[in-house]
Amino acid sequence: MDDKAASAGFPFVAMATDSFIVSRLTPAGRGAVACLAVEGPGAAAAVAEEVRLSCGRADTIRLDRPALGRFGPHGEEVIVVRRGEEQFEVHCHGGPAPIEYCIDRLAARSGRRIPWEQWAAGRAATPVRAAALAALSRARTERCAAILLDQYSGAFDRAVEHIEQLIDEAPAEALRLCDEISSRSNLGRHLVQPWRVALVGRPNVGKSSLLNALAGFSRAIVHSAPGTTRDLVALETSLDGWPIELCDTAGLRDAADAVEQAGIALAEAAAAKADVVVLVLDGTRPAAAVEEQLLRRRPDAVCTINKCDLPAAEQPPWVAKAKPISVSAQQSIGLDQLTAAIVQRFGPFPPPGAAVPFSEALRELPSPVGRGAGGEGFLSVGNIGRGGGGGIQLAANRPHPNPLPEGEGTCVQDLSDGLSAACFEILDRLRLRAIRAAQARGIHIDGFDQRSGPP
Ligand SMILES: Nc1nc2c(ncn2[C@@H]2O[C@H](COP(=O)(O)OP(=O)(O)OP(=O)(O)O)[C@@H](O)[C@H]2O)c(=O)[nH]1
Ligand SMILES: [Mg+2]
Repeated sequence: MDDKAASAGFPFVAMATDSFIVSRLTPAGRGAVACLAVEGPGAAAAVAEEVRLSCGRADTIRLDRPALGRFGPHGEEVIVVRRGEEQFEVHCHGGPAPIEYCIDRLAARSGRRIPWEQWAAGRAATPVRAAALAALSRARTERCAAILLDQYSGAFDRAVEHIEQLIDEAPAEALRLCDEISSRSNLGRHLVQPWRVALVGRPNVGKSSLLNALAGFSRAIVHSAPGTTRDLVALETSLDGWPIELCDTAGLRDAADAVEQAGIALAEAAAAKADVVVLVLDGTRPAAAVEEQLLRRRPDAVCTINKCDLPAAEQPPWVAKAKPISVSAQQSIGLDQLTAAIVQRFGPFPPPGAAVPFSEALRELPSPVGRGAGGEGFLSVGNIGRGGGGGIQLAANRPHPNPLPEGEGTCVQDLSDGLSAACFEILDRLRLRAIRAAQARGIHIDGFDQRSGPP
């Protein structure tokens, strides 16, 4: 799932004050028990009217004490926990029918049904933290979850505050921090999406064997006949705590067979879009021109020589320059070194508590101050890392990406936009600060008046 799709359907709601919400907190699907949040004005009355408790009325029970009851005319057995004055959890059976039954009946009492992400967003201190919480629920490994948990705990927000302070006092340090955060953009992309790793090479070198060895189970067909793998064979796994989509491909050669040719075209496409390419050579045969060409196209590829359990053939000089890793897929030799080399391509692991831009909107953020033409320490306003050429582009000059609807009442927005809007405001603030700092140093910036600031 890409970033946009991931954040789609994650609405940010300015909580209405005139009605309560009902939200299913347990995940979709069938479970033993489901938990519904019922919160906001009128929640206590609605729960009291729907649930007959064995120990009094829902609007009078003590906080945090589970109470057994029967819900609605069908008498669905539930447990009610009062978490606050107008704040309840209703635990019902976890099948779709009882869940829908309870939600429908509560919502019919002038409640609003909202998705859990929206419920969670309303509880997070900032839009960035709300987005981190939603991303956290999609984290595929503990390592990714730890990084997202840091962002939920405020790592990204704190870094932005720090940069804001530094713009005046130490612009070079502000720039360094911006660069540091930007350098983690790719890593941030792969906290909820796996890294794509493609195994490529000539036929019969042992790509499928290596896929199976790295995965720890037999997924792809291994055979001594060259050209065995035709289609792409992908699986999801984790390497050193990172989520990986590992892809086995057809062996590269001049094939006469049309099906094999199609497989080779797929292999080349997979190599082109992979985050990491593992070029697999056969240690018992000298490497060929097709492999050298592939390495030229992807100089960042991890070069590995398979079948190190067999007597080695002499290799052309370019192989040694590629610092190959010797492995035996069959004997499981060298797999740790190969894993380390793959993971090393993902970039340095951020220290605990470091800011990591985990969504597209956040990747725009560390660009308030750019390196201008004015030399060392010069502050300009532009975008770094996006090839903007240091041109002055002030956010205030652009139309607001997500203007709030006019008028009163409930304001419902997509949180992806809510996050963008929040980022937009932060960016604006940082840029403005950078302009002021530049002006204070007597640097003239076209289009900005010394006193009034940006138009
Ligand atoms: N001795 C030894 N044999 C291996 C090793 N890895 C693979 N082989 C053998 O090499 C042959 C080809 O292995 P595959 O994994 O099917 O090779 P491939 O690169 O996927 O081949 P294609 O699908 O044809 O492109 C099989 O007979 C494997 O048993 C290894 O590390 N050592
Ligand atoms: Mg194969």
